[in-house]
Amino acid sequence: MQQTVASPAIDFQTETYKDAYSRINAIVIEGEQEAYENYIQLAQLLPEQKEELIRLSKMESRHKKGFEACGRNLEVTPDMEFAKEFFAQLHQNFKDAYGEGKVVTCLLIQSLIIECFAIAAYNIYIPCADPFARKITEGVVKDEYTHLNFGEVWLKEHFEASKAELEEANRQNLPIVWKMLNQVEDDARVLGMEKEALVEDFMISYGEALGNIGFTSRELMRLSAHGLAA
Ligand code: Y39
Ligand code: FE
Ligand code: FE
Ligand code: FE
Repeated sequence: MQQTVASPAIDFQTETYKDAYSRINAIVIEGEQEAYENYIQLAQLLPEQKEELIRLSKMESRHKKGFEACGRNLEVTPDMEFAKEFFAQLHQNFKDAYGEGKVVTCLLIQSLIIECFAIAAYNIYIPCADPFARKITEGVVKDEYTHLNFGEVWLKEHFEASKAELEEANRQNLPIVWKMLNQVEDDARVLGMEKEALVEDFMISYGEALGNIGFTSRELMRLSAHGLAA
C-alpha cells in the first residue's frame, strides 16, 4: 500500500540478502505447500465445493513451484526446517480443527488469516523484489485474492451459524500471526519490507474480509483487539 515509490537499489547477490532470502523464501515455499494441503482437506469438509477447492489447491502447488524457481534464480537454498517451525502452530491448529470437522475454523485459518498474510507480504515484496521474483509474485498475488474471496463468500453465506466459532478461532489464531511477523521482521527488512507496512496491509485486508462476511465495524474492532491481547 504505502510502498508506491521504487525502493533504493538492492543488491540481490550480497551474503546478507541471500541469507535473509533463505528463510523468507522457505517460508513462502512451505506456506504454499501447506496451503495446497489445506485446500485438499477443505475439499473433504465441503464436498459441494470440492471441485473449486481442488482447483485452488492446484494453484497453491503452482505458487510453490514459482517460488522455488525464485530461490534457484538467486542461488539460495531455502531453509525448510526454519519454515516448518515457523508455520507449526498455525498448521497444528488447522489440523486439529480439521480433525474435529470444524470447517469455519479451517476457513478462518487458511482462507482469511493465511491468505491475508500472503496478500500483505506479496504486495509489499513486489516493488522491492528482483525482476524474476517480481514477475512470479505478481502472478501469484492475483490468485491469492481468489482464495480469500472463496472464504469470504462461504462465511458470508453461513454467517449467523459461524459467528461464535469465528470469534473463537480469531482469538486463538490472530496472536500467532503477530508472533510470526516478529520472527521474520529482521529478515523482511533486509529484503526491503518493513514490518509496519506488513501489519498495516494485513489488517486492512483482514478487516475488509471480516466486514464483507458480515461483522459490524464495532465487532471488527473487538476482533482485532482480541488478536493483540493474547
Ligand atoms: O495461500 C497462500 O498461498 C499462502 C500460503 C502462502 C503463505 C505466504 C506466507 C507469507 C509470509 C511471508 C512473510 C514475509 C515477511
Ligand atoms: Fe503437513
Ligand atoms: Fe498461494
Ligand atoms: Fe492462497
